[in-house]
Amino acid sequence: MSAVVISGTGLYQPPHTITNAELVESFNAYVDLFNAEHAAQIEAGAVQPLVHSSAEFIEKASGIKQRYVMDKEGILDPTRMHPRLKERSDDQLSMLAEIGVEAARKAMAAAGKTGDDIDAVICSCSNLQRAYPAIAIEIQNAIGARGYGYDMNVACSAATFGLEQAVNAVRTGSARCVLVVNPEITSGHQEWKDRDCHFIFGDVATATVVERADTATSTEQWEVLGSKLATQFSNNIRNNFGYLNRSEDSDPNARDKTFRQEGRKVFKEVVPIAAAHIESQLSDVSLAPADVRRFWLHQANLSMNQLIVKKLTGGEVTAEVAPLILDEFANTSSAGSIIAFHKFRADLASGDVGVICSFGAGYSVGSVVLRKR
Ligand code: CO8
Repeated sequence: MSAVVISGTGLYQPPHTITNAELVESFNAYVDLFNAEHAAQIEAGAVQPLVHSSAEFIEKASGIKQRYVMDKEGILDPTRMHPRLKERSDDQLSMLAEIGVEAARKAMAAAGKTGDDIDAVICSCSNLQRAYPAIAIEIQNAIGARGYGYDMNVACSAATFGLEQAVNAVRTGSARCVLVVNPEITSGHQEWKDRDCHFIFGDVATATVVERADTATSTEQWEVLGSKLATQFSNNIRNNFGYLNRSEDSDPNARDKTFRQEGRKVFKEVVPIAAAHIESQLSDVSLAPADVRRFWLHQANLSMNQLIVKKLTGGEVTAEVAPLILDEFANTSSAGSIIAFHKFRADLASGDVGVICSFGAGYSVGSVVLRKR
């Protein structure tokens, strides 16, 4: 059986940046408007006043300094507080497919592949733009790929779960070369009006080419030594938006129809789960944490990542061991660990081992152990 390699990655970066200072300025303007509009109810004790956000808190609590978004004006408009996106006709490429295609083309160029070489497309992300047809099939059509495509969603772990499906497809022979695409327009489901989480997410798309080692021609290749997935049900990160909302006669703008979380609980519960998962996955491939040169971790919180790596290695956690991209990109859900892998691997040498690991809603955790060829 041929070894399986990652032979290229690609990154699409949206055109607009929002710094913490810009975000907080518009959020605080929204708070002032809300409190003025509800002054009488607040005075009567019927409505709780909203409280200002703080750029210092955001950076200290999360490590995030800015985020990229598909639309800036709608998000920062204190009378709107969500992106303003133009509806497209059925014969135009959908926005999710479009950013996926941008990332896919770069990954394919890095891997030295054309559409004709790709025989499966997996679109794996947190939020799918529509029910059907699958975004993956739209991407497959746009890049001129053959074979088949399908969508999947495991929230922040969607990329690693998608990678395992790609690796298995190549190992079993149902495909020779698979493109995994992670388009994340998180700004659509971010709750920009909630002080506890308005700073968390950013938009981006990543793509990864997975193929048989004996067909790979790119100068840089990463052999997949193993992958491991785990899930454990939790309501601590949840979004009730869905196709049954209409039949339930529920309010489409209710708070539970956008992202919400118990951030503290997630932090405490997921750190030990992720550390134990990585350790057991490494042991499955006869390696120990000390053998790992780099951990490309999910990018939700700087302290969370430092704690996970400290639990594993016991040593100092530097950017050399666990690179950070969330300061620039914020939490981009499934794409975060792939952005870290995309941007911080060129310095590793042949034989070096690294781990991509994601964790998030579900709970879900996925890890992929790689060795540079
Ligand atoms: N400005 C100022 N103060 C604030 C703010 C703010 N914006 N927000 C909260 N505070 C205050 C609180 O009121 C609280 O005050 P007090 O102590 O007086 O009660 C104090 O700051 C501390 O608040 P927290 O305890 O909430 O703050 P934390 O230190 O826990 O930090 C974090 C909050 C940053 C959210 C942190 O808990 C965290 O990062 N947790 C991990 C979260 C995580 O990993 N989540 C993964 C989710 S992502 C995922 O799985 C993908 C889902 C699908 C994506 C969908 C796209 C939208």
